[in-house]
Amino acid sequence: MHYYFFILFIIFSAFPACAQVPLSKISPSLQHQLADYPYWPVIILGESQLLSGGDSYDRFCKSSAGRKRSELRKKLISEYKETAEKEQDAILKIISYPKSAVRMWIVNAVGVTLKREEIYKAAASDKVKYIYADRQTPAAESKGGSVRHVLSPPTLKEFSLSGKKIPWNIKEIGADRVWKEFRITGEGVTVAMFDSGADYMHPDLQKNTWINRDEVANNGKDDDGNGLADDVYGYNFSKMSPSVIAEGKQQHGTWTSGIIAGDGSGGTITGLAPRAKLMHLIAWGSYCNTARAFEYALEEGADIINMSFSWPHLGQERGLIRLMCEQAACAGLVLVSGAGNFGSGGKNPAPLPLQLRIPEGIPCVIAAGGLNRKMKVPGFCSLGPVEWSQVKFYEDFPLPKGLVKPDVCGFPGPGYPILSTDGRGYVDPNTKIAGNSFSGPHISGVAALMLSANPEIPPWKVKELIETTAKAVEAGGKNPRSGAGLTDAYQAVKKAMGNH
Ligand SMILES: [Ca+2]
Ligand SMILES: [Ca+2]
Ligand SMILES: [Ca+2]
Repeated sequence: MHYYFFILFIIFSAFPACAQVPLSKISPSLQHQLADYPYWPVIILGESQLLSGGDSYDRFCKSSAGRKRSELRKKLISEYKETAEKEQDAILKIISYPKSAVRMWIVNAVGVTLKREEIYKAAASDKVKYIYADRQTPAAESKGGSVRHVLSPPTLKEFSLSGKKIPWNIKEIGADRVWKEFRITGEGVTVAMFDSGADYMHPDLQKNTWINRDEVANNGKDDDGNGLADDVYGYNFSKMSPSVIAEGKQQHGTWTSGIIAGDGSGGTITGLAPRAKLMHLIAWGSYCNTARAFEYALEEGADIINMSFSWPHLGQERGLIRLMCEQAACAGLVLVSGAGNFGSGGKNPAPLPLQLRIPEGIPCVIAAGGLNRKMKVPGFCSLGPVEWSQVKFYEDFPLPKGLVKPDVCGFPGPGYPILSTDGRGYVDPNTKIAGNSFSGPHISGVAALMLSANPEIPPWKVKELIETTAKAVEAGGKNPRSGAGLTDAYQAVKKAMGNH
């Protein structure tokens, strides 16, 4: 008798919950980590979401035709928060309310580092849709302070081209024609830079740096009540610090910023939308940070988010970022990314269909491919297509056709001036710095001009108009090399103005 119970005990303790562990709700990359580690940072996706994968984004866009971007923003932020509020208590209860849990609302999800057994327990709940592996545990609370360079709100003179140089890339895209003929320069539009931070003390960026007007710098308090102390120009979510200035040689975000909004104070107008504002968000590491960056951009009024980066090999986690991007787009955020530099003729070649990654491979994100001055695609540029047929909740765009990307082209450089890294002047001529990190900002600049002309057009319409007004550089329509062709600021803004 005793022997019999002992055997049973052995069996049940060796496989305590195997029958109950719904592995189908745990991403393969998380399962892989859990085989080696007793705990791991995870994103627990709640059952209720605005979008349910598949074609639900497209259906949302169709059913929202004619709605104003500002209305969608207001309505969806409150809906997202309500869903998160309602469902996350139940999720947190299952895992015993860990203090370090990060509640998100851009997707209804909780980010937390959990033990294997707790992950299994959460996966068994009908409140939980899926559990993804995160990349790291997000940083803890901010204490504020540490903004070393504080700007005063600028006084802007009337925009003038007198005595200013205009580089060839700006002219080729027709941005200067938009400034001259329509008198549209990006005013009223804020572009969130998901990047390395920027040298906003550069004379060409000082006046167009977004300022969180209801926040006081360096007093250690969260004056505007958005949960972050002293976030005057954006936020560094990677370090949970309000300091977003880029220093030393790491000036990637200064270059991308300059292409969007460098205002020519130092003599050369490097930006397509010189009167747009730039909000700086540093949000590497945890996917909780990606969510926080989108939430910040939406709540603080950014219109566009420029994402000049590329994440390879995310596995099922691609679906998580796609949901974040789609739900951010529904709430009126235009998403732009460079196509990446993984073409077969470059230094880091990747096979097809893996050259465009995340976020640029996501359907609602405008992926900017690259053209040189001779209108040819340089060998380093990532080419499409992109496939989604293996990604849970989507399972679309099967090969061979896949999803045709890039969507449109900008200029990856080199050859046009960019802001210098010593805080003064320009790298002009720039003979070295190139990559689709710089094609993306050309498209963000065009989008900023369009939204300055007509602020209420929704993101999917902005994407459509950018593509339909682009100048084809290859025959046969949109293709996986150059997309719809070179972006045309003049035609895009003209179409945007007619679109009420
Ligand atoms: Ca604020
Ligand atoms: Ca604040
Ligand atoms: Ca403060």
